Amino acid sequence: MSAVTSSLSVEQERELLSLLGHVRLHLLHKASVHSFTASAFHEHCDKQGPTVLAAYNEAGFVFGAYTSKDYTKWGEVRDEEAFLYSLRPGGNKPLRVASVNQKFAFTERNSGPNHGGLLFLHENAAKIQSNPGENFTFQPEEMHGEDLTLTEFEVYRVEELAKPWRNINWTVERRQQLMKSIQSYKPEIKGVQQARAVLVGPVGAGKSTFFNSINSVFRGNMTTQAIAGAARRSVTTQFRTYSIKSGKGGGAVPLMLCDTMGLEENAEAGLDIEDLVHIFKGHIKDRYQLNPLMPIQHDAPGFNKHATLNDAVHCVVYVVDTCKLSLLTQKMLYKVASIQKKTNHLGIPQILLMTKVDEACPLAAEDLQNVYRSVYLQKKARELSESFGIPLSCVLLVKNYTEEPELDRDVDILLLTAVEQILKYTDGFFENQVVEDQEGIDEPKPFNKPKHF
Ligand SMILES: Nc1nc2c(ncn2[C@@H]2O[C@H](COP(=O)(O)OP(=O)(O)O)[C@@H](O)[C@H]2O)c(=O)[nH]1
Ligand SMILES: [Mg+2]
Repeated sequence: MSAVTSSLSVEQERELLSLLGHVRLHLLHKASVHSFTASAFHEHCDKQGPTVLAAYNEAGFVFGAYTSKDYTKWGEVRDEEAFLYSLRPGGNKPLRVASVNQKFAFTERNSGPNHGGLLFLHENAAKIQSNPGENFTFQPEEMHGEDLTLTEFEVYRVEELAKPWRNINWTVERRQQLMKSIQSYKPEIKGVQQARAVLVGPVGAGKSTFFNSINSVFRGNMTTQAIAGAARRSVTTQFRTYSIKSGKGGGAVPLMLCDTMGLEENAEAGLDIEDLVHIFKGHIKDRYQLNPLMPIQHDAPGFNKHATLNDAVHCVVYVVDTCKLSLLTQKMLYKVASIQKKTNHLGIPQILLMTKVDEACPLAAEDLQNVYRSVYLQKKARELSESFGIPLSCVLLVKNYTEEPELDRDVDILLLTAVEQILKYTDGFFENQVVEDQEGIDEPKPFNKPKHF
């Protein structure tokens, strides 16, 4: 979507915003690029929360409809906040028309958005059908100059801010405090030197970049140790365990991040679930070459037969691209569910990391401190928490470092908050181990034999 740009002039955008209050617009759909069809509209605009349509005609009108509800393919949605509007040429004030019965905004499977008074993408073409009087009362001349042919049709997500749903202290002191507490972390269990978390998620979700970002924060400058990229298939095929080093003689941070091959929905592609279980149990050494077509070999040199709790994974971090949540297919969710089954069985805590919040939300891009105030991001976090069956308190939003030349306090604070959370859940895992371990074994115990597995 990044190459697709809005056709609103600065003045038109200002006028439209004046009708909507303190919000930002995020372009979801542009018919001249994506087609003037209902199916393309639904593909980009369903389940996006509040949206505003902008239809353009030769007569110079920009007009459309606002709804606070999700568009869906299924029938009528009642919305007391829905309204039609028109930004009229010739210096006229913007027109705002509330619904007569205060409850209209609906869509149909095979038609474009239908707001009663105006039906957009009529007959899957660059046309509108205008029905003043039916739910909305307006003069056609005032609304669209009686020009029913569209030169463009756009849909914007309306981004709003609300009270923060997670409190973050955005100060330099907090950043220092987080770094200190992470650096001084010690697993409270014998034989385990550091916490170990594995990053699991689709190709391109930002797993490698997350490690690079955390490493950069502790190093004090940008690092790109893990190879990251925008390739469709997994760039990472080796199992890698990365330690995080503090800059200026600070030593290693007591957290290993394991980077795996990307998860792909097809059974024969991407990370294999049985391989993942071996990783969870600590059997796989750094740089093991993963191959989706060949299961991990127990006699391979990279297979650690005598894995202990120190080698095992103490926290699973699911990484998902916030911009691509609608592309998380049912097949992918099934795959995640079967991983979760194994994770739960092994008693390993799980965290969900939503990356690329800057790309997904203009309010977060503008000011990262908006991240837990964005109504849209909160909606997405809730939906994701539900479909993964992971509590909202375990869903964390981050922006990774991608092209920035320098570190930024707010980016750091979000990243460090995620690390702090990973360590907190890891502690929970260790506590469980201690409770189970009544005999008080001095030696690191074999991971594949604890009682509750
Ligand atoms: N804007 C933005 N881009 C990101 C973010 N995280 C990752 N990326 C980009 O997403 C692409 C895929 O990232 P990568 O770490 O290789 O994904 P992986 O396959 O999960 O390891 C890279 O081009 C990154 O620069 C983020 O938080 N914001
Ligand atoms: Mg990678």
